[in-house]
This record gives sequence, structure tokens and C-alpha cells, in this order.
Amino acid sequence: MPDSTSTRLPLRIDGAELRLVRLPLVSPFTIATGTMTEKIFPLLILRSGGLEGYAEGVMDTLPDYLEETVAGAMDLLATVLLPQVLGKAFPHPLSLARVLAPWRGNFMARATLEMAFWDLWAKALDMPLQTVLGGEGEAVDVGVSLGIAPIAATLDSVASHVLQGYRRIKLKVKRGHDIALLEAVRQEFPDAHLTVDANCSYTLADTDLIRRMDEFDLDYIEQPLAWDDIHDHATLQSRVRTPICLDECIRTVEHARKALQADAARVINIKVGRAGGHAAARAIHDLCEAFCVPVWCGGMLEAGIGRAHNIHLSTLPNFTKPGDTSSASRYFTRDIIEQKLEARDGRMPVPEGPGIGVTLDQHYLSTATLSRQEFRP
Ligand code: OSB
Ligand code: MG
Repeated sequence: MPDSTSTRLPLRIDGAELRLVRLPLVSPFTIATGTMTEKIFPLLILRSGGLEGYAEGVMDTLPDYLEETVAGAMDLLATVLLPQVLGKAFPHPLSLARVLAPWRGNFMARATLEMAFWDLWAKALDMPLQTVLGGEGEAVDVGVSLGIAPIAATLDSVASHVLQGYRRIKLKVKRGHDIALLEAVRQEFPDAHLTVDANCSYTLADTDLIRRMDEFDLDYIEQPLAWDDIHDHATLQSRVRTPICLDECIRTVEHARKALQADAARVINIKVGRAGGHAAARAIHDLCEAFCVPVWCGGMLEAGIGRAHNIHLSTLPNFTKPGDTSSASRYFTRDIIEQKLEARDGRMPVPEGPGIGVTLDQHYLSTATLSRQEFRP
């Protein structure tokens, strides 16, 4: 690495590398929309001088969480987004985000580029990403997200994660796998900090069933209704006592504003990789704070690069609920970074050093790489 003090702003993007990476999951992860057995994601490397900035895309191969796909994002990055910024110099990540602003949708693809630039920019300033974002603290509170499994297996999993110190247990539910699960878990863990995530499994016709969840003292019910339906969530919130938390519905700060004004969400799950990047994630965070609505940092089974971005973002002050930034070893036997991102006693340490504070394990990354493209201005 060259002496970072020689780096000058604005920061010129001298080159980029876009990889498609595949990592096997330790065990299958099932949510209402399907089962994941491996994690396939775009990894973007931006270069400036001798510095590199990194980000992962959080889209899935199929459009089953949101409408973006890995193939679509790879193509958009390669043919539209990267050519727009290569060889150009930006004084701040916001100026890069402005170049991308005219495009419709594709917030995950845009986030990949924007997040890599934030990492690069923070490294050019020789500051941790958390500091340039306005966050602070050495560690963040974390919870776990437990995939759909038979009830007995879930009870074992809750026990083991409570024992490990995780500060919130999120149970994935779907229609037909909900009330009996909650009865069993609540009976065995009367004091656990519990939430559920339905990943859009219900409709307003299920209101009576969802209202029964009020009995289980859940901190919130995450994304019960359709991925693009803020309006129906407002109706549901007026009919249930448990706070509704929106995930899929919040892809922009405008979605957050509408949800907050309509009382469709009393908690918001912020995923930086879903919402267009750190600037938008921070704007959603600030808006929620103004509405006295707490936020927490969601996850998309990220490998080390995406996980590190999430941890840095989680140090902003309104991230008052435990995030889904649990230990990487829950998902991967080996990660693509050299550092281990492991929680201890329900706290995840913030990686230290400039930018996201983690470095690529080049050898393992090369074995996990499915394709690799280089870009020059
Ligand atoms: O809805 O939060 C979600 C994983 C994949 C897709 C959607 C979601 C999730 C998780 C896992 O809940 C969170 C994590 O541990 O990364
Ligand atoms: Mg969710």
C-alpha cells in the first residue's frame, strides 16, 4: 500500500474489477420464499492510486426477495454503472451517488458501486468507514436470524444461540408455520427477545392470524405483507398491537417517509445493500430518528466484505435494536476476508483500520471466483 497521505481528493477511479463469487453455506437457509444452499454474489473492487475499495451485491440469483438478480446487476454494473464512473474523479461519495441518481430502481446494483466508493474514500482519508459515516463505538449489539426448520430443531437452535449471548432471536415464519412455532418457543424461552420475519408470506386476509401473534410479546413482526405494499401494512398496523417492521418495502428514503407518515412501520430494518448505499441508508436512519422510530441493521447472508459494511453502518446512533450482523461462521466455513467476523457475548466488534477494515483472502477468493472482469477508463 502506498502512503495514504499522498492520496488527493477528488478521488479518481482508475480501474475496477468485478467478480462473481460462490460460497457454500454451512447449512441450508430457508425463508418463506425458498431455500438457499449457497451464496452467489458480485464482488466489486474499485481502484484509485494504490488503494482499493470493496463491496458485495446483496441481490439473489432469482428475483425472490426483491426484483433484482445477480445476472441483471452484473450486467448493469458492467455495461452502465461502471462506465459512467471509470476515469472520473469524485470529491465525496455523494457526488458519485448523484451520477447514478437518474436511473430507476436497481438499488442493490447501485449500492454495490456506491458502497465500494465509500470504502475507497474512507481509506483515502485514512479513517474507518464508521467515522466518515458519523458512527462511533467499538462493537454493536447483534441478534440472529433462524431459518425455517422443524419446531424441535428450532428449539435447539434458539437454545444454542441464547447460550452464545445473541441479544435477539428472529424466527423466520410463513403461513402454516407460525403460531405453533411461537407457542413452543415462548413456552421454553419466556424471557427471550423474540421477533418474527414472514418475508411477505401473508395478506390482509390473514389479519386474525397475525393478530394472534400479539400474545407472544414479540418486539416486532417483520415484513408480513407484500414486498411493495406500504398501504396494506398501515392497515395491518392499525389492527395489531405488535409493531410492524418493514424490510423489503423500504428501498428508498421516499419509501421510508411514506411508511412513517402512514404509520405502516414502527421499526425499520435498514439494509445498506438493498437501499442504494450508505448515503441512502443514513438518510433513512436520520428520518426514522426524527420520527422516533428505531432501526436495526438487516443482513443478506453477506460474506466478509458486506458484513463489514453492515457492522460499520450499525454504529450510527439510531441503530438501537440488535442487527442481523451475526458471526460469519454461522454461514461459511471459510470467508473471503483474512479477518474473522465473530460475535462475542452478543456483540460484534467493528473491524479496525481505514475503510471497512478488512482485507481479502486472495487465495481463497480465487478458488471461490466464478468469473472476473477488469475495467479501465
Ligand atoms: O428478510 O432479512 C431477511 C436472509 C436472506 C434474505 C432475506 C433475509 C435474510 C435474513 C438473514 O433474515 C439475515 C442474515 O443473517 O444475514
Ligand atoms: Mg427480513
